[in-house]
Amino acid sequence: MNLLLSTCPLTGEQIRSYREDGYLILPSFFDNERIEAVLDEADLLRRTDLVDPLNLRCRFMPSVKTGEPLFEVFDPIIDISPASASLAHDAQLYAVLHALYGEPASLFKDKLIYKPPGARGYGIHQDWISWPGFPRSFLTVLVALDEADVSNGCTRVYSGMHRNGCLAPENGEYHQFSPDDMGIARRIDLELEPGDIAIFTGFTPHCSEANLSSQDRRQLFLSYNAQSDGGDLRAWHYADFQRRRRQSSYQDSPHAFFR
Ligand SMILES: O=C(O)CCC(=O)C(=O)O
Repeated sequence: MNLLLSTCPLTGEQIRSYREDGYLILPSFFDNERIEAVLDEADLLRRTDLVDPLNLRCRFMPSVKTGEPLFEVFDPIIDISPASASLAHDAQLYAVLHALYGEPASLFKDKLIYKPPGARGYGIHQDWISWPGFPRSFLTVLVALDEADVSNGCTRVYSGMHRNGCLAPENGEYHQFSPDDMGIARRIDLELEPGDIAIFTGFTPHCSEANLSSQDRRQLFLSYNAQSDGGDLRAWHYADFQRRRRQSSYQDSPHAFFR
C-alpha cells in the first residue's frame, strides 16, 4: 500500500467539520518558496500577449471605478505555469483530498485569479452547475498567493449551506443568490496568508467584494472531482467549457463574466 495514503493527513475533527460546514482552512500548507515561484510566473504571464480578450483562457472584470475591463483570470493555468502545476499535483494535497473524499481525487479545473485593484467582486453563487457530466463531487482548493482580507475582496463562504445541494433550478444556467437566500447561515471571510489553503465544495455558496486596496489579490482556484465520479475529466471539461464560451455572447462581449 502507498505509505502516503495510508497515513491520514487530516484529523477526524477536520474531516467532520468539512462535511458539516462545507469548507476547511489549512494554514501554511505550501511554503514561501513554492508560492514565490507561482507569483514570479504569474507576473511574467500577465506581461505576455496571452492576455487578450479573444483568448478563451482569459477573463476580465469591470473596474468598480471606471467600468473598464481589467484582466482578471487565466483559466486554465497549469499548462502555462509549471509552478502552479506543481501545487495542483502536490502529493500531500492529493492525500488531503483522498481523506476528504474517501477515495483518490482527479484535477478537473485550474485557474489563477489576479483580482487587480478596483476589480469588481463576485455575487453569491455555487460552483456546481447542471451541465451534463459536471461532477457532483466537484470541490475547490483555494491557494492564497497574497494576503487576503476584506479590503482586497477575500472570498467568503456560507457555512453549512452546501448540505442543501443545488439551491437553484438545475437548468444549466449560472444562478446568483441574495444574502437573504442564505438565511441564518454564517458568512465566513476567508482571510488568508500566502501559502494557506481553503477547501470548499461545489455546493458551498460563496462570493467576494471588490478589491478596494492598491494591490492584487492573487489566488489559485484548483478544482477536483472524486475519481469514481467520472475519472479524469479535465480534458473533457476544457473542451466543453471552451465550446460553451465560443457559443455564448463571448465574441460580442469578450469581457462577459463566465466562470
Ligand atoms: O475571486 C473570488 O474571490 C471568488 C471567485 C469565484 O467565486 C469563482 O471563481 O467561482
